[in-house]
Amino acid sequence: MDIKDYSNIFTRYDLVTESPYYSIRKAANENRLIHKVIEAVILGETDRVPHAVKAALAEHDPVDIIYNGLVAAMREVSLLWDEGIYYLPQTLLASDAMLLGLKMCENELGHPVRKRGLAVTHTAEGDIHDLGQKIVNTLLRASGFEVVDLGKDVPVEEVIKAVRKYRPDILCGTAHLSTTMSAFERISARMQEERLVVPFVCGGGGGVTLSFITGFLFGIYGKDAALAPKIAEDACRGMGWEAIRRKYNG
Ligand code: B12
Repeated sequence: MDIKDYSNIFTRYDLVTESPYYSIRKAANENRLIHKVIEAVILGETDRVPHAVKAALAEHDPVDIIYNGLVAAMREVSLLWDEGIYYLPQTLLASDAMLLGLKMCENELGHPVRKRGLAVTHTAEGDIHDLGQKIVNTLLRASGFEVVDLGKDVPVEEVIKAVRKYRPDILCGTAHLSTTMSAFERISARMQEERLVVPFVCGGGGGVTLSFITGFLFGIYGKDAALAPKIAEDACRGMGWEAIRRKYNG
């Protein structure tokens, strides 16, 4: 058979016909610049991200781009993964694209010179899902908190060492795997042994739920990264972990 029209040979039919991306492409027309960010992240096109984010930053608030662009795009990537359309390589590319955009937004937000308090953040032992943690870092820094970022896959004892060393106003944790979230419970138990009393704000996916997190001492469930600066603020004003839990987790 002779092919007469080559114009569609590079079309990603998986993305334009049978994936959630098809629907967000139709839905996101109202905001062209943010949509370009969403598109670049979903497609994992790290080379297109700088231009897309720069253009969006000219008209939008960085926090708006983080939530409506970067986080929204990762929500779609999660659906693509869950539906078996994306595998590890595409997801990894999308994650890298998101992190690149986040860095640009963070630079734009700036870091106030006078610090309001200190937070230690980490992604659980055995877990490399650190996108949520990086968003938390960005929002805390933008709100004037100093952040000690312990990184991902952080052993429980490293977390305890950092809490002992920095005496933070809050400790933050992120986990996504059912096999790694138990690290939070172990951290809580070790904090008790060491008499370290710090609000331990945890978020993420899978089994990281309100009932799991409020099942151990110091645990406060953070459904959204935007809660981190609010909780840090309360902790700096002297509110204890139990009062913070009552306020945010009911
Ligand atoms: C991106 C992703 C990856 C990327 C991670 C890149 C990175 N740098 O993080 C890559 C490709 C590397 C990856 C690898 C793997 N992944 Co993965 N991954 C995902 C995916 C698609 C999205 C998760 C994500 O980043 N979401 C976006 C971020 C922004 O959301 P978030 O972290 O939840 O953060 C938000 C809130 O939770 C909250 N938050 C988070 N932390 C905190 C902290 C505080 C203090 C506060 C207040 C709020 C807060 O705020 C954020 C928004 O505002 C999910 C799918 C899904 N349905 O969730 C699977 C998923 C989590 N992965 C999964 C698996 C199995 C794996 C692998 C084991 C696969 C493999 N066979 O190798 C490996 C993990 C290896 C390891 N040891 O960790 C499973 C986990 C199943 C389970 N429950 O155990 C999932 C659910 C996919 C699935 N349906 O099977 N993955």
